[in-house]
Amino acid sequence: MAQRHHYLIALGSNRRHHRFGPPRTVLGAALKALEQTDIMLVAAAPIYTTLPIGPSTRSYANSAALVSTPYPPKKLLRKLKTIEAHFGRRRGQRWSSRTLDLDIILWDGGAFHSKNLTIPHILFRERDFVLRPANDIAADWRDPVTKLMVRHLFARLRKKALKDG
Ligand code: PH2
Ligand code: MG
Ligand code: MG
Repeated sequence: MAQRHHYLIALGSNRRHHRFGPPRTVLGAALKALEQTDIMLVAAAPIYTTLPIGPSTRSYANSAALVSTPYPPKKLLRKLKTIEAHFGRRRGQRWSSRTLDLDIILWDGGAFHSKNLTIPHILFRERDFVLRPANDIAADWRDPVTKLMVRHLFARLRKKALKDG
């Protein structure tokens, strides 16, 4: 069998789906959709309700998942885009409210860069809504850029939030 890889994926939703329902149940359905022939769901974090960062005013449901798959990054990204489309995500919805957002945050292959995909995700160290669920299931994963573990990135962000009020 081909070599398997582990990936940390962030899930977000802040718009209901006509069939899957409100953001929380959208994420529940998305976790199920992540499990495919070649994608194994290894762990799923709790689903959190979070304040929106950026232009959208609706609160989000956020979570994180660990998956194991033989797919290289670009192929997994294509699969995730297909799942997003299945949940009604339209192209060009960057930063606007969306039914489902699936972002690759980390993988076990170190840093990766291509035209459409950068791993680690460029903003994840600043995002509580990513680090909180990531810390639940991948606290000891190491960021290949800062060399810090997810638990340290999360603790650092919480300290900063306390200091900044
Ligand atoms: N995603 C964004 C922008 N802002 N805010 C929260 N709370 N959760 C998100 O998932 C989120 C966001 C762009 O992907
Ligand atoms: Mg995205
Ligand atoms: Mg995103």
